[in-house]
Amino acid sequence: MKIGTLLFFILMSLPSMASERRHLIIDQDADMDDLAAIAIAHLSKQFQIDAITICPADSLKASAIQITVALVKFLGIKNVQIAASDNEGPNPFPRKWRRESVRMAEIPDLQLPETEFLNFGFSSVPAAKKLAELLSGKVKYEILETGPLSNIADALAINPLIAKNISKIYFMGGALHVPGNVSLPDHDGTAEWNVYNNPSAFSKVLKAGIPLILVSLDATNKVPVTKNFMSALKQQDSYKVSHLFHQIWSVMEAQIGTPNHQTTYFFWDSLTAAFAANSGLASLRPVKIQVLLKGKSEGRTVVDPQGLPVQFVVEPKPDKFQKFILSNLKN
Ligand code: AGV
Ligand code: CA
Repeated sequence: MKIGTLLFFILMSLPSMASERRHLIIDQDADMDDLAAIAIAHLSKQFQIDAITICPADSLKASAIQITVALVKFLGIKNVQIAASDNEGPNPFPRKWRRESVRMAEIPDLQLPETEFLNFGFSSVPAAKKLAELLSGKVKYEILETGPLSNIADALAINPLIAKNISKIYFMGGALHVPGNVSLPDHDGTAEWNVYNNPSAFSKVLKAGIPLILVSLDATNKVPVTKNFMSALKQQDSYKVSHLFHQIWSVMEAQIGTPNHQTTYFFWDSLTAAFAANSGLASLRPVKIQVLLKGKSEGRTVVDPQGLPVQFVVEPKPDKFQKFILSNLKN
């Protein structure tokens, strides 16, 4: 084949390759793991990321916006709208964790002057309003949710009809057959933080009938961030994305390889993004659940035959998952 003909076919196939990407909205709360989830979703090449919305839950708002917009610039994600909310949730995350976003904002590659935010898609329209606008059009979206469901619930309150334009939500949250990760004096420890932060938001999304895929602690407990992983990442430090994420995960270095699961850092959001991109990394199982809205088990996700149907991720393949993210970060 002549080189001209070959070039013609390659160029002709480009738009169709791009349009085969699944439309995705990422709603996240700018913890280390959320940033990794954004990178994995983008680098997997499975998605057209149309919007990234920010909830200042496991982060502080100003830093959350800065590091999200800077990451979008760093990764070269094009045509994405970015918006933030003020919804910290009724049960705020520990200050110590929220301040990790401030430490990430000190990483040179995650710095960007505010005057440049607009150039990379940031809008001052509140996140819920932005979501309601986007989801009122003709396009159906999948949502990757790596924080509490506050922004989605607030968008549903603006316009309940948007539910039909959400084809599914991959949600990192809940603990079904394992203990939770909330460790507080008045709590029995059965809840996971993303649900506990705003239990009624989760309940509203569940009741809206949107197909939910839960990546709960049942699955994420199998994928701690290990010292082995960190050294494998260090080995590929000549790739700029690997170099950046080694710095990002180093912010919580003290939580790597600790014996107590309430203080260990896991690939919670990373697994959720990776599974959304590659369904071969785990399996799904149907289950009916309800969420407890008050008392000492507030935010607990309980298996209940009278509850609402969701699917939850089981049997993740840790080795395959680790290879998947390491190869995506080689960029
Ligand atoms: O419960 C998991 C969620 C994920 O979305 N977050 C962290 C991930 O972003 C809360 C959380 C649990 N343990 C933590 C958390 C820890 N040790 N540090 C920071 N955040
Ligand atoms: Ca998160």
